[in-house]
Amino acid sequence: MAGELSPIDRAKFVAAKRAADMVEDGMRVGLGTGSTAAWLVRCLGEMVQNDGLRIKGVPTSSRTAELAREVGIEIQTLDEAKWLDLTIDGADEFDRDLNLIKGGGGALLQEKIVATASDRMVVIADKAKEVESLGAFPLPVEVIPFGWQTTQALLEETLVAMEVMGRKTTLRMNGDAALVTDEGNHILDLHLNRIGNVRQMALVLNQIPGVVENGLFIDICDTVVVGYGDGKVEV
Ligand code: ABF
Repeated sequence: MAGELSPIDRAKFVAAKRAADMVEDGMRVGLGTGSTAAWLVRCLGEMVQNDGLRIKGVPTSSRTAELAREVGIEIQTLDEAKWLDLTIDGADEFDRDLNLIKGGGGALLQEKIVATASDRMVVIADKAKEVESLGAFPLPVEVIPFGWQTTQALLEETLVAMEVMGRKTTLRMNGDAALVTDEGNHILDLHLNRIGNVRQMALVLNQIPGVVENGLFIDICDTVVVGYGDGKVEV
């Protein structure tokens, strides 16, 4: 599967492979979204096809559901699974406290629900995702379509009140065609540069009317498996 890979793809693959080895027979597994998580799904698909691994996967996006079916992983809804043994997902940033920014792909809502409804959450990431402080990656915030521009204005006001906007923070939708999630919501990108208090930010954002969820995953991740371009893996 992993023939001649670029360093970045090799980093993602080796992290995904190591995490796939954590999956045991009979597990209910949350399957993440994004390119690193796609490697995980492919690895698990091989284990199902070649080693007879028996798992049930709960995908965190329609894209992941499609790939899981393609590689022969039996999938179920979160309601059917009720609770998961393990969720494995990517991230856009992770810090030393294993807090994350996720949701660059627009799947943060399902990802956060699935990760929270799991005994254990493992993140798979290339080394470049590791940061001193979260925030350089634009923080995705999911908002309902109704009055999203008003919600955006309320977000700006709140961030100014938190003296965050002062640092040339800009809010914008994903280009012109606003990113629409599986739930039909929009994603706003908050360019915060550096988030001082991630716990406070995560709580404040979700208090704003119209905000469904944000991409700060605080105290959810248990382990980060880091892949390197030379094939090294750190857990
Ligand atoms: C998903 O994949 C998102 O939460 C996150 O933004 C993205 C990371 O993508 P990639 O693995 O392609 O860098 O987990």
